[in-house]
Amino acid sequence: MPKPDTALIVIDIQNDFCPGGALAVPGGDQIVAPVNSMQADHPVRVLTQDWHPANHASFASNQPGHDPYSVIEMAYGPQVLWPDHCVQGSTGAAFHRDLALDRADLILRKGFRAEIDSYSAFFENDRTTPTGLHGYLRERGVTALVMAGLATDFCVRYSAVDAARLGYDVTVILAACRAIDMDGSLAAAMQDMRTHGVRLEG
Ligand code: VGL
Ligand code: ZN
Repeated sequence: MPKPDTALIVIDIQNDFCPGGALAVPGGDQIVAPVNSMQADHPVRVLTQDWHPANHASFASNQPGHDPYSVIEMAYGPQVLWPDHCVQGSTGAAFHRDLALDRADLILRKGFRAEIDSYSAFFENDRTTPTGLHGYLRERGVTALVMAGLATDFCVRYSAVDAARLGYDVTVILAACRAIDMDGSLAAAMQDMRTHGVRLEG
């Protein structure tokens, strides 16, 4: 059992990010079993849930003339446009049916403001609007984080880098993550996480 000040942060294991989903991550469902067993090993357990309104600005369908997977400039910087995914209350937004939910201490939703995306569990994509997770972890005395989930090169990457910047000791368990990997995004994510002192483990 890791130290009592360590939290497991499970990122976005939702139907839309699993095979058959709107933004399927290859092998996304393969991490459910390892993540379930990791939950038993950590004293604090947080699950995150990507949770967008139907008019979300990150959906290509809401940006006329722009295709999914293209990049546009938003007020807060570049933003990849995605197929509609994780719409609030939809089956796609639900957690994978085999993900153990009973052991979660906190389920944190993010990306619920129409005008701004939130890859990170800590800050929205302007990198300044907090989600509240840092306050929660601080109040519980958490100083170290172990992360797993989807997708390695987007929500896991941004969550891990923000956490390292906030001063947490961060380990990403790569065997319990899967990537979208568009245009070298996985290699860039690995480099970014390493640069910020995130530990990358098998
Ligand atoms: C994610 C793209 C859009 C993720 C969420 O969970 O990595 N990626 N929304
Ligand atoms: Zn999203």
